[in-house]
Amino acid sequence: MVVSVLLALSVASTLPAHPSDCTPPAPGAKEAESCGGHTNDGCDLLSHPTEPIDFGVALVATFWSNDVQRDTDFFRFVLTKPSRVIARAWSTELLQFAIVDACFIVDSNVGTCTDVQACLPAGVYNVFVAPLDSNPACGAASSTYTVLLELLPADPACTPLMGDIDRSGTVDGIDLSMLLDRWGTTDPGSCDMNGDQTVDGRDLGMLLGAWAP
Ligand SMILES: [Ca+2]
Ligand SMILES: [Ca+2]
Ligand SMILES: [Ca+2]
Repeated sequence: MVVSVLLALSVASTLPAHPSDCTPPAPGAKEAESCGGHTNDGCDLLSHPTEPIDFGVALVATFWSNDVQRDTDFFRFVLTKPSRVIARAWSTELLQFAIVDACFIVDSNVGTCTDVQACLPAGVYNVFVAPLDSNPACGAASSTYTVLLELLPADPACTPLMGDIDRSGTVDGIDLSMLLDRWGTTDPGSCDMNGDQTVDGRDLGMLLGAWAP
């Protein structure tokens, strides 16, 4: 399949060497979706199913692909305040790797051992992983990969403009329209400005309070 468009907060003191050292960290969690399943296909399904990923816990997962379809994995995380994050991946297969804001790619990369990072406002996001230009089969060692999500230090400062959902540098009618489009969805992204995992009148009030066209 093809992507449609695509906590406590503590700063990690030591980040694993990457990508020069392509040895994955010790596993701390396992993907709930079995290889061949469709329980975290995210933006590829109308219901946007995802799985949670915890900061600082290496998640071992699987994916598969053939010439027609591929497994797409979406791992959800929540930011309750503006934060700079980095997601790292280890795989023997080429993979497509991204941080996704309500089905829009914030930052992406391609590689076997690769990473993406971004300064994000409070909200609900996903780490996206899928095989690229290869056909790993379920059960093969090549179907296994590892993902680690970390918070980066607050220096340099991460101060995204509240309410600027499209990251244009202004808070205007386009941002308001995007917020209304995500009203009540299960995939609020940065429209969930107070980090309570819903888009409602409280977020609308925050956007209007930050209005800066
Ligand atoms: Ca999977
Ligand atoms: Ca904007
Ligand atoms: Ca909210």
